[in-house]
Amino acid sequence: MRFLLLLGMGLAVAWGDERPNIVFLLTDDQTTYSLGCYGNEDVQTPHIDALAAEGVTFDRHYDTTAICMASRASIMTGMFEYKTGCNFEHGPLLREHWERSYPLQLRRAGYLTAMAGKIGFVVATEPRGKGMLPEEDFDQWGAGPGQTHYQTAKNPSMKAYAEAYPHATRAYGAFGRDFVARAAQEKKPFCLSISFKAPHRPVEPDPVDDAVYANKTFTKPANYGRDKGQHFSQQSRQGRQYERFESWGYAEDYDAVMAKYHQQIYAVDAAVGMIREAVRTHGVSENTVFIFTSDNGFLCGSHGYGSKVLPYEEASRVPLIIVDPRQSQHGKARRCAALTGNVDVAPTMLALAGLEPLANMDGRSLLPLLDDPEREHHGSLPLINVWGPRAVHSLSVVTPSRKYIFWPYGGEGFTPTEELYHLDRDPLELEPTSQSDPALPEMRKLYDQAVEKWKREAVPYHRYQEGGRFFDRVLPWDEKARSAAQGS
Ligand SMILES: [Ca+2]
Repeated sequence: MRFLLLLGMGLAVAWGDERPNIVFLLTDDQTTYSLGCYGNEDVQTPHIDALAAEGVTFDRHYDTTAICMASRASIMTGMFEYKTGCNFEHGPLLREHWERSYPLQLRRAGYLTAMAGKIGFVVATEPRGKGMLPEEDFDQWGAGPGQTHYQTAKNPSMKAYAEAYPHATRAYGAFGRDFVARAAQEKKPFCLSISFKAPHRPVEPDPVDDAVYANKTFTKPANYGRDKGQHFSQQSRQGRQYERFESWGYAEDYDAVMAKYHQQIYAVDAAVGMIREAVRTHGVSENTVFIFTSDNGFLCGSHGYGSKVLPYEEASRVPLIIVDPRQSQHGKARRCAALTGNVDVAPTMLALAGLEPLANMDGRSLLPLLDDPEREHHGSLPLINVWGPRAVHSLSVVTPSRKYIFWPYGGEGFTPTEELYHLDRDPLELEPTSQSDPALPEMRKLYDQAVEKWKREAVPYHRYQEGGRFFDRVLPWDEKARSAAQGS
């Protein structure tokens, strides 16, 4: 029996590699409520909606850190931020972690790999080392440093596309299209990762789409406006997210701001269509998995905030759609309510390639949910922010039904604050926390466990050890302030 099985596997390899191709599409700063398939009737996203119609759409998917650099490192390595040690104001990703990321694991396993767009971090050999873009670690490279540019011609690795596609978003679609053609020719399984710059600011949508949302009125979400955020913590108002409600036009110019935001996403949708078309043209649609998600959400005026970073739903929860034509639920437009996170992407990639998850990964493969979207996944996930002013640093735990947020900052007249939301009955986070809520003790316990894990597993550099003390719910603020001042 074993002999026959081995013989069968040998023949499978001889006749062609059966492992699926993977197209991983990551947008930048895209909130869940920006897609037709997530209930927005004001927008046009036909190609992304088509993904949702075929695959599984996740309704409780979170970026465990809601800011570009840290989230991207978590996505590629499957680890929480305090284990990647990577974020703005902290430092680059270390080579030892990058070596265990999904792009490198898949390439070693024989996949043809490509990366285009805003990779979002650099890789260094030591904590204080100079980070470098990992261009040599991919078979095809169309990515660039920092934020990259919307003008295709300004991105050196994408110059070949500048004439036909002067705006970067569709240029990434063309890059994907051409890479699919190359992989089909080489007859190797491929992993294409595209990190769109859109809809991240600056507000520079492709002018070919100017007519799509011209003079359109957009329905405001039911939690829009400053009066819907009075119950949020004082700490949450200290960073730039609070003033951006006004400075970015959500207060005064909502329709015009949203028209530009959705115009950026419209071009992403067109690029998704270009790549899907290439997959069909080259006859690999039956064996190509699509994963679509975003590095963080975006507060477009909800509760009177703009931008990301905060643990609230619009900033932390993001779209996730997976299409795997081989799975039993394919074509059934299934929804999945399980709690999932960005750290699940890398183990999912490994599982698709037939590889075991790595022990350092905090996430788990999402593949079982594709065949059975009713199953549970995580019991809880942390939501981390250690970027920006210390007052805005927070750690939260989200569960299948609730979210608990702790704001430790107690300096300058602030009091450490807790927030609790019952997301199952209050998904827009409109009901203020009650100190007598019977769920509080259990949520505090889960939070304390998250802090203990942080203390045990945080990297010993880039100031992640501090987080273990800062987020401790029991340690008095004076003591935290003293130890921070001493640099201990
Ligand atoms: Ca982002």
